Parts: sequence; structure tokens; C-alpha cells
Amino acid sequence: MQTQPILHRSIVSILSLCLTGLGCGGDGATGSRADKGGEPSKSAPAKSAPAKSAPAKPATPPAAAADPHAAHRAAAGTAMPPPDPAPGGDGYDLELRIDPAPAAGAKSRMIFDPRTQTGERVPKLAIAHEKLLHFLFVSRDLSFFAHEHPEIQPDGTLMLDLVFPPAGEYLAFADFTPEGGTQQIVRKPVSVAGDAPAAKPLIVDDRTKPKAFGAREVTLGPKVVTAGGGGAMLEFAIRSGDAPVKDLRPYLGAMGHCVIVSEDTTEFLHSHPQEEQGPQAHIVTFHTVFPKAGKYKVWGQFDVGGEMLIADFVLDVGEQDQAGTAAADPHAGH
Ligand SMILES: [Cu+2]
Repeated sequence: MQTQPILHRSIVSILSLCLTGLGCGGDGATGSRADKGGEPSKSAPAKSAPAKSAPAKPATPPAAAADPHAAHRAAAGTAMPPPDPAPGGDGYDLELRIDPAPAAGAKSRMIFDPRTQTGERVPKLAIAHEKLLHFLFVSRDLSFFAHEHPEIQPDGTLMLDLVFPPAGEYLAFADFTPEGGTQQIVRKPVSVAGDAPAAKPLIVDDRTKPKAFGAREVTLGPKVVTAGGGGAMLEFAIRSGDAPVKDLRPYLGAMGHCVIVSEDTTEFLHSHPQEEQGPQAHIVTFHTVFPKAGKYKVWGQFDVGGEMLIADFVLDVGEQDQAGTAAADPHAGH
């Protein structure tokens, strides 16, 4: 069986599209997806690094140069100005229609309409992790997270009825794979009408101790995570009280799903664990290449005995050191 690590990293250009109820539809989009189906830590740690770490984007962050909204955001004193990276990549897009306009606590119908580079509806989507389209919905301050799966319709669009969260600015990330193509991430801004609560600060978690999520306690390693290089092996260890959980089950075709968004919301990573978890069945490891240093929010999703566990952490990802040695060894932090 071929176990070559795979990295799909795509930057998707977005046509200007005004969502219903959205004032500014000119947000750019970027998506990147680190997705591995292999076993890099055993098979080829050094050799496989270039393939996994090669950024599809220029080494310089695209944000500063390409943000047409920087000026008015700065003027408005926005706490988290989201840069708009230059479009690029495969050129797929998504038309997202929401009717009625999203309002806090109200249900609206979302229609996801994936489009080709030439603007036609994508004729067929491939199933990835048991679904045709994965919809990740996060607030700009990254305090809210949802992961949903719209249903395919006879006309080739996908539909989801969603009760919208509190008012404010959100990002919709659509993760889909055109048949015969590669995975695409399209990012769309969504405004939810109403009085928006104050943005919550993004506070880096102290990962030296476990974090409680209901009846579970989760630790996330390694302690030091750096950008670029061979990437990081994020390791979730899940316990119930002091005992490692024994009833971790596959969820959507994987032992866990890990979604990562950068503080400025321009970087989106979605990774899945190694197929074989080894003897420690309460530990799930994700190989992830952080494209740049900074704060990131990480959501690990697991099925523990039939219950959904979402374990979220805020990480401070360090600069890759000059020699690249810290990041090149995925086990450096162990
Ligand atoms: Cu999904």
C-alpha cells in the first residue's frame, strides 16, 4: 500500500461576491490544507519534509502588500484586521447564498455552489472523509466553531439550514474536492446581523497541564511548535479523569479531525491523523505544517464512545529557526 504523505495546499481565488447582508464582498481568500494519509515519522522523516513543507505561496506573507482594506480597518480601530491575500491557486470558487440574511439565533438556508475557474458549477464533487463538502464556520475572533455537512441537491448545489450564532463577523470555509482534482478551500466572510458582543481575546493556552472539556481532559503537545520546516506533530492525548480513554472511534473516516485557523483567519489547515495510532489508543497525532509564526486556534474533533469531543487550544507558533532544525524534526518536542 502506498503510504506517501500528501500535502494539499491550495490558495483559491475568490471572485468578489456580496453575500446577503454583507457590506463588503471583496474579501480575498486563501486556503491551505495539510492533509496526510501516510506515516512520515517512521518512513521518511527527512526526505519527505520538502514535499510537506513546500509552501505554495511566496515566502513573504501576502497580507501586508495585498490588503486593500487595511486602511479603513485601521481607521475603524478594528481589533483583528483580517488581511486579504492576493488570489491565486487553482482558481475554484464558491457562491454562497444565504436566505434570509443571517441573523443571530435565526435559521437561514445556506446554498453552497462550487464553481470552476471559468465560473461554471463544478460538475461533480469527490467524496472526502465521507462527505462532498465540509463547511467550517468560525467567528473572526475564533471563539466560535462549527463543522457541518450540507446535503447535495439534484442541481449540484449543496444545502444546509443553519441557526446562526451571535451577531458579528464570521468566516465560512468550504472544503471540497472537484472530481479528478485536488482539495479546495474557499473562504467567505459572513456577517450575522444584530448587536455583536465584544470580540474575545485570543489567549494562548498553558499546555503544560491538561485542559478540561466536559468529562474529558486533553493535553496537546509538543510544548514547542515552530512554523515551516518539516512541520509539527500535534499530539492530542485524551483522558477521562486519570484514565486514558479506551473508546475513541473513527469519525468521518478518520480517528480525528484537526482544523487550524491563524489569528488573522487567512490560514486554514485541515489535517487528519495517521491511520495507525499504535498501542496508545487515546493519543491522536496530526502532522501539520504551519505556514508562518503567530497565534493559531486549533480544534481537534473526536468521537469518544459516541460523543463528540471538540478540544480547542490556542497555540503560539514560533519562527522557524535559521537552520530549520527545530521544525525539521517532528519529534523534537518529545
Ligand atoms: Cu467535515
